Amino acid sequence: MFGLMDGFLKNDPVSLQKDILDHVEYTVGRSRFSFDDFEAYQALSHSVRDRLIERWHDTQQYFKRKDPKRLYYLSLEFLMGRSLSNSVINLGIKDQCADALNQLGFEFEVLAEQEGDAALGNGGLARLAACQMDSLATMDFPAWGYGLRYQYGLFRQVILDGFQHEQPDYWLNFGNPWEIEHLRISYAVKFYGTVEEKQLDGHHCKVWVPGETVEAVAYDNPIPGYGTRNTTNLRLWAAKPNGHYDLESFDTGDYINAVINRQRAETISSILYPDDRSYQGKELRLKQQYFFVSASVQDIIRRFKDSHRNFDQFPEKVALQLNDTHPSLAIPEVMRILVDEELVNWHNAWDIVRKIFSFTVHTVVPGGLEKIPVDLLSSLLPRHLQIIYDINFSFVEELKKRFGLDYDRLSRMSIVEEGAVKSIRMANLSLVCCHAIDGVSRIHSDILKTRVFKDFFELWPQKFQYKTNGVSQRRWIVVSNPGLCALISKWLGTDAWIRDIDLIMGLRDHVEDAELQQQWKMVRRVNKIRLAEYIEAMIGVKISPDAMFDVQIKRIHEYKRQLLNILGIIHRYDCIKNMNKSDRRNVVPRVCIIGGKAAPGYEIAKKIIKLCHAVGETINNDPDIGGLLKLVFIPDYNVSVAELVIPGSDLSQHISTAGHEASGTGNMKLLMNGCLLLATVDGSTIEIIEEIGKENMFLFGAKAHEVATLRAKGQARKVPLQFSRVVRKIRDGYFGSEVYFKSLCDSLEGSGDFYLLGNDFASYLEAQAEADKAFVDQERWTKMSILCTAGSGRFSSDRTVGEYAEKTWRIEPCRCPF
Ligand code: 26Y
Repeated sequence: MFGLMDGFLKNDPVSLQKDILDHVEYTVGRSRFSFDDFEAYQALSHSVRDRLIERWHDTQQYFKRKDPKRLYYLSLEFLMGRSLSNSVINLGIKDQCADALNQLGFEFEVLAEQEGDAALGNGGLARLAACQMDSLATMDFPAWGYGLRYQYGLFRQVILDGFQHEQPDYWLNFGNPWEIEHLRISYAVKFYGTVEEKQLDGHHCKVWVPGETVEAVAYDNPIPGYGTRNTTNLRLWAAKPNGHYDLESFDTGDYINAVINRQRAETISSILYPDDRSYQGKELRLKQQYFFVSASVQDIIRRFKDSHRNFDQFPEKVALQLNDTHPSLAIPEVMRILVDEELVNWHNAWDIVRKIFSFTVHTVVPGGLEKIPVDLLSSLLPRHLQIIYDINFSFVEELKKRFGLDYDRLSRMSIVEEGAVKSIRMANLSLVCCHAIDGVSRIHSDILKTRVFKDFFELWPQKFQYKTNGVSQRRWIVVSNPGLCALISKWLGTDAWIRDIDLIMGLRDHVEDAELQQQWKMVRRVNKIRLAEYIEAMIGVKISPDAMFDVQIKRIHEYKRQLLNILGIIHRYDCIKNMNKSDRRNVVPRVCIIGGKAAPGYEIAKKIIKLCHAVGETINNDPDIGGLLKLVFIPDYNVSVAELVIPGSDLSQHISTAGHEASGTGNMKLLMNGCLLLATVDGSTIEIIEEIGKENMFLFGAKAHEVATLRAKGQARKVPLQFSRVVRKIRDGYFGSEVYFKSLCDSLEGSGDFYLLGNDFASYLEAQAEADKAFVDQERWTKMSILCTAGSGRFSSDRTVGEYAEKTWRIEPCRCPF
């Protein structure tokens, strides 16, 4: 092995340089005297990977020896983004790498840009999983993540003539140095077939005879903690054809077709579903869910059996966290393996299941909950359907004892939904089988308890908890905003806040210091210039860093109300156009930045993207407006674009209709970076208000408890004149495409406007005017910005994960010695 000493790879620049050159030659296969930026990136990544593997092994060995209770985090989506910067920072070798590269004539930042994103997820839920993995490793928790190794990540968004087009993201094309392929760690995953009854060792057993078997192969992605040797694992499964050949199918003579059919197994892990709204009962999606869940559960049970003779201790050693209901087939899968294969009796197996599972809900909309058609389940997973029916039978009996024959209640709570399409309600299955159900913010939890899962809350109030989401300050300050990171450490006199976020509060003591204010402004300005350069390079629009950068970056959804933002911009444009010269001097120049993807089948969201471009086109090319207003859409918003946009933003919008955003995590990332928030009183914003005070943000709009009454009022709701005027402008074709935009306009007027844009418009404009006023006074703005960062400590995923560890998973840190 390269640069090895005392069993450890050395981290000084000279050793790193030697390793990099060796990898150029032996891994990349290029001459060490001639290689380009991408090849240098590959060689550097492999050198970092070697160090990760070393720590990974030590950590796993240590866990094995100590045998602590372990957490397994099951998620169908992980939005990891890039790994290089994060890894070298967490390993503490960034400066040494930069030095080593400098002497070779390369720049670390340039190489870091060579890496593509690992975009194996849609949005908030998936990035949350990534931040929580970072916190788990940093806090030394014995935890592993499990997921799917999609060959195609979330689609690339390409904008043509203002319309979104989706291009496949074949992210593995350029290799992936961050994973370790373990061809020998694999499990058979079964599908279809029948269930037979048999006598086995004197036991009466159900035996599932599958119709198809697919192999799950492990790919391990080391997750390094910061300031610790602990390096945990994200194990992703890839589907491969099973090695056991059914001779009969080859005897038919159609050898070619038989092989091609088997090859289809790989489609299971080929593509991430790009919809984060409504669950469609698609067979492939169900296959993905079961495939990853079954391989993970088999792996977990195998690991447990390595060091335990029976399952008595299983609940003391294993906790399984379900990231939403997507992996909830893990529940019947654990039952199946314990009862059918390990011959544990049903009663004991059920006792185990009830102790080990917990799940987190990420939605507020009952329509967003998954339902699997019974027909589909009975053909794909016949044994699991039986198990679910058996669980439901006991559950309904329990309900009858408790509530009597209240049939309405029974049918609402049953795991099985009768109706036109008989279905399994995955949320109800999870509610019945998990010991804890978490919401992702306080208001979200209240909504779950009083509306979405009211019946279950009445039955089991003790199961309901909430853990307000958090984000990793390592990724969202240290990696993405090195300037601010250095400044925070300088003024706090320590960099300990990177592991102990509460220290960041200490910035409050310096908020009045003119020197800090000056330096704070400088760092932010440098970030704004970097963002301006990116925007010019990407879409050719020149923007001035003197303007207020106002951003809204998130998936496009009606409830997130990007449309409200655009209508506000049209109004602002109108106002400026109607001003005389001297009034224009008082206008605060703004650059409005919107970024986000629309699910490919979400028509209205796609129209919102087109409208944004149409309005931007008009405004940006209007010489009469000059530098006072710009509207730009950043294409292909993803984690690495976020890392660039967030540090360079002055104001950010989190303007969902109150009661609709379960939590929101973008608001936390922007807050940490000293960006002010313009927001509705929704999701985690409510808790942000508690931390930084409403005087340091711009709040507006109806409150969650008013929404139902307002909706009921329908057309009797008051809508301001300015609102009708801007909608009219779109209808009249001022921005072109009036036929295409008609349905958008219709959704805002008449009996429509479900998301209450008209109702909130006046107070939205007032909040925007307040933001303008604050921005004019740059000293005040800078102080508010410092107070945002200082007050962001509660929104670290370290806090979230700490709460889960203590209250839900009951796990303790297990720190591998250096
Ligand atoms: C079942 C399938 C259609 C589906 C796939 C992905 C359904 C939902 C999702 C993703 C949901 C999601 O990302 N929700 C967001 O989770 C964040 C983390 O908890 C929250 O901050 C955010 O409010 C919520 O919308």
